[in-house]
Parts: sequence; structure tokens; C-alpha cells
Amino acid sequence: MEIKVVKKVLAANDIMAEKNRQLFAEHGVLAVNVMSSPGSGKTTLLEDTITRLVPDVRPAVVVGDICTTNDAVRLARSGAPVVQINTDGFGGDCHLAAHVVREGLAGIDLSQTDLLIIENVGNLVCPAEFDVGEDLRVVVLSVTEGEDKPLKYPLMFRICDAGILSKTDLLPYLDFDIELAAANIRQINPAMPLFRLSTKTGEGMAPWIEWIKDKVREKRAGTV
Ligand SMILES: Nc1nc2c(ncn2[C@@H]2O[C@H](COP(=O)(O)OP(=O)(O)OP(=O)(O)O)[C@@H](O)[C@H]2O)c(=O)[nH]1
Ligand SMILES: [Mg+2]
Repeated sequence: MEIKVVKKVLAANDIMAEKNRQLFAEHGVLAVNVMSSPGSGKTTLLEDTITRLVPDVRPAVVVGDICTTNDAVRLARSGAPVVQINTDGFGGDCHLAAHVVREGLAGIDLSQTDLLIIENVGNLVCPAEFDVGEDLRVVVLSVTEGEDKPLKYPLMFRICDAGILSKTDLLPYLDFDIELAAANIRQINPAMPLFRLSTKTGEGMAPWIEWIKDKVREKRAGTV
């Protein structure tokens, strides 16, 4: 009985995700869902990414957290339109569901947007299970989290289209084996492009920015 209820929830989510996907397609907007554990550096990466993309690309952000508008305040400094979603009001969900993203979209003019970034709630498990209608999924793993996380939380790494190994400036101070982490990710998802970067030093940011710009171009051309 309980399984039926869960299936029903996921089926309802999939229907709304498809509606979101259609909306993004109508506007030629590339939607990217950025996911990770809490604190791996999503917002910091997005602040830097937006600054580097403007004015070639017009980004907007829907950001999910259980509580606070901290991330929206940080992201809004870039000048991009930002909508904060707090899941605290409806049970403190540990992920963004498709209908929740849809509500957030009411605050964004998609006709003036090329790239919609969805910063999901910090969690390496639940967000992987909810399609929100995105074109691409990106997982961020920081070098302070341990090389084994892709093996322990494989679904997230399996469903993503790109991976980011963040905070590489900290490597000299840690025992983290970045080659082992990359190999573990490849074990789960052999074809996934991997970007190693630090927002603190800017090292490794350029290939990531080029990748995103290429995807925006592909979306405009209708090939994503
Ligand atoms: N050394 C270093 N610290 C970083 C880097 N990127 C982010 N941080 C720090 O990591 C901490 C968490 O960064 P956030 O960007 O807030 O992480 P987040 O993934 O958005 O966190 P949640 O939204 O709460 O899940 C902050 O103190 C950042 O300054 C980096 O490249 N190097
Ligand atoms: Mg954040």
C-alpha cells in the first residue's frame, strides 16, 4: 500500500517535470540542476559562474534550501534574477520537486533567460530521485568529503551529466586522493565529463564555463 503511494507521488512529479521541460523548450532555456551535499560549494561556484557568463549568457537561478534566504542574497549580487524556495513551509523537504520549481518559475521571465540554474537543496540522496524538468544535471563533490562518496551514493553520480570536484585549492592540506575520487566517479559513470576547480583561486574554471556555454548554444540550436 505504502509503495503505491510513493509511486503515485513520483508519477505526479514526472508529469509536472515534463510540463517544466516543455516550458523550457518553448523559451529555448537550458535548465541545469546543480546538486551536492550541503556545503560542497554550489552557491560559491554559481556566483562565480554567473559573473563569468554575463553578458554572453543571461542566467537566472531558482535556489532551494530548507530555511533562510542566504543563498539568494549571495546570488542576487551578481545581478541575475533569483528566486529562493524554502521547503520548511511544506515539511522541510530535502529536495526540490517539479511543482515547487514550477512555482519558483513564476518569479522569472523566461523570455529574458538563456540559462536557468536550479541550485537544489544540499543533499546527496533525495534530489537525485526527483526530475524537475531539467536538461542537464551537475553534481559537485568537494575535496573535503572523501573519495568514496561516489561509491556510497551512486545514484547521484549515475544520473548526472557532469561532475565537479571542487575546492581543489585545499588539496595540499588534505589526504584526499583526487585521482581515486575521479576513478570512483568513472566507475559509476564512465562517460561523465569531470571538472576539477577552485573558486578561490579560479583554477579550472575556464573549461567548466566553456562546457556550459557550449550547452547553452546547443540548446538554442535545439540539440540538447
Ligand atoms: N577553500 C575553498 N572554499 C570554498 C570553495 N568554494 C566554496 N568554498 C567554501 O565552502 C563553504 C560552503 O560554500 P557554499 O557555496 O555555501 O556551499 P553550498 O554547496 O552552496 O552549500 P548549501 O547550499 O548549504 O548546500 C563556504 O565557506 C565557501 O566559502 C573553494 O573553491 N575553495
Ligand atoms: Mg548553497
